[in-house]
Amino acid sequence: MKIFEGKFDGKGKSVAIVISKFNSAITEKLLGGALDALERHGIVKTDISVYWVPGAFEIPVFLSHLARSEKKIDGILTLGAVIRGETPHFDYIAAETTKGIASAAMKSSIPISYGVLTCDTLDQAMDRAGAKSGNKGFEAAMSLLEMMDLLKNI
Ligand code: INI
Repeated sequence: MKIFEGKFDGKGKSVAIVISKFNSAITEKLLGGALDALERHGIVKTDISVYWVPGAFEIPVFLSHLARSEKKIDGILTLGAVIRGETPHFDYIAAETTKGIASAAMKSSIPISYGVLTCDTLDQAMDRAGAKSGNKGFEAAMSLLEMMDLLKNI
């Protein structure tokens, strides 16, 4: 029996981060957590490209452009924060962003990690961006490291 498990080893890997400016007070914290995880596990700053898109809805659109580019990337991390308002707008943005990222990830030959918060309140988002409930940017970056390594084994 052969058992495969991804290691958290980013040495020599290049990563693209696609991050939304909307709710930037939150997304900047997610980015801080993600960079911390990547750099702690061997990825050097010069091998990280950060692409700021206007809002979460633009993340999947940007992913499709990245997929068509010639850029050498080993993995992509998506970061965003969709926070519920008074109208159903949240539901549309959250659903389309999530479906779009999942669809890009299914078609991609490199791993794409999902670090988009979908929260009812700003407090919930703050908690998940490093205040009380960990930093989801850090966690999504760890998943990316694990998947980049695991995929080598196929
Ligand atoms: N974009 C977000 O990233 N988070 C939100 O909470 C949000 N809300 O609530 O509206 C949001 N909207 C903008 C959207 O992502 C697009 O940028 C916009 O619709 C233009 O395409």
